[in-house]
Amino acid sequence: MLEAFELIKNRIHSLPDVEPLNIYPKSSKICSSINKEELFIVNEFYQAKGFRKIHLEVAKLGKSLQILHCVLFPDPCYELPIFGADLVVNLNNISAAIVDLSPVGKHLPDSLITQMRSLKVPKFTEPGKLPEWGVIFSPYVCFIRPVDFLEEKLFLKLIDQYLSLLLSLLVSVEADEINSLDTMSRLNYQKRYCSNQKLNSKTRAILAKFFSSSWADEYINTILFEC
Ligand code: BLA
Repeated sequence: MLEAFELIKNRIHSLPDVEPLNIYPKSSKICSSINKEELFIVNEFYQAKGFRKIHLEVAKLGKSLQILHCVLFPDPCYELPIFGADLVVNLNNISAAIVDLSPVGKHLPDSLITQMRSLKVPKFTEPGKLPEWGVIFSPYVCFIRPVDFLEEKLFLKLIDQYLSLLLSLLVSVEADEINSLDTMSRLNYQKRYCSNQKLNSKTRAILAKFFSSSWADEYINTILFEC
């Protein structure tokens, strides 16, 4: 978990023009204690060239559950995919690991497809079955339950490779006008991404269990998937 956090953080810090974003000052550290169970959430937000909002979060909810959540929301003026990663650790085992570069159009850009095809994605032992709302993900989404330390390492490597591809796209991408049709269409795809992510009942259930259902809704709508 810590390793994934460091890896993603290093990649974020290597983005051009990266700077912290203080949009939700009250949510940078959330601590609470319910029924003697300790809860904390640490949130970091950044902005960078090509990205309107970068969110990296680590949460420890009670004794057994730890979550790493990261989304890089592109500035819709740029033709960049949405990077998303979710690691759910239950009693020291990763119960779900998801990473993707998700399209903001009908398909990912051709140049990216070529690069993603050339990545050697390992055959993981236990692939996950995506829920219906998962139509927002690309054909290259990796959703697994790592069965051992080796698979955990291989998954981290994949996160790093996806981030590396995203960074290499940034070098050549040009901004379109804010009111261009392409920009507006990409924004609509981001909105769809957020609406579908909000259909993940597992995220809501966990947050509602440890906080409250209204707190969970507010958190999901503003911090996690605001668009
Ligand atoms: C699954 N997400 C889950 C699960 C939990 C959470 C508990 C079930 C894990 C399991 O089956 O063992 C919980 N995830 C959270 C919480 C937060 C979080 C509480 O991020 C935040 C505080 N989810 C994302 C992003 C992606 C994502 C960015 O936030 C993908 C890029 C995917 N999470 C995702 C998917 C599942 C999941 C696809 C499986 C859903 C299912 O099986 O129905």
